[in-house]
Amino acid sequence: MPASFSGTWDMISNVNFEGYMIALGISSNLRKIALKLKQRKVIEQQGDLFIIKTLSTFRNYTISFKVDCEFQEFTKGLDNRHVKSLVVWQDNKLVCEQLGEKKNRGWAHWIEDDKLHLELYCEGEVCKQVFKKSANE
Ligand code: YOG
Repeated sequence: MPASFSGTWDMISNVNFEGYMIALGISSNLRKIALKLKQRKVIEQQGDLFIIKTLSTFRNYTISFKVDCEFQEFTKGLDNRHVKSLVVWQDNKLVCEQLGEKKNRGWAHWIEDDKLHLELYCEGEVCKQVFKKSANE
């Protein structure tokens, strides 16, 4: 069993978020705002059921899903696209494929050294984010 992802996680690093946003077609004005945000993940995990909230002072984004069950995702307030998403376990990694207009789009989450890791993929760009458990828990 992989470690639980549940908890409140604060961003400590964010590499190539700019490249990922460019691949998504985010405008330069929006990218400028988004780059300054310290994102927070609030994750509720019950077995294979997940709620992942990405929070910031500017916008919030929430998805909920069950591992191995395809779902329709609308990336509201992000790039505003409709994608067909599927999250699976690959060893201890939670891996999501987001099928839609953008090729090779998805993400992977895992826990390593008490930190939450996230890679976001889009059309050959990879953004790498790391989060640490919030001081409030
Ligand atoms: O997370 O897919 O944890 O959904 C990626 C933003 C910025 C808005 C955030 C708001 C992509 C302007 C979600 C940032 C850039 C820029 C806080 C990443 C798009 C628009 C919401 C993601 C998964 C895995 C769960």
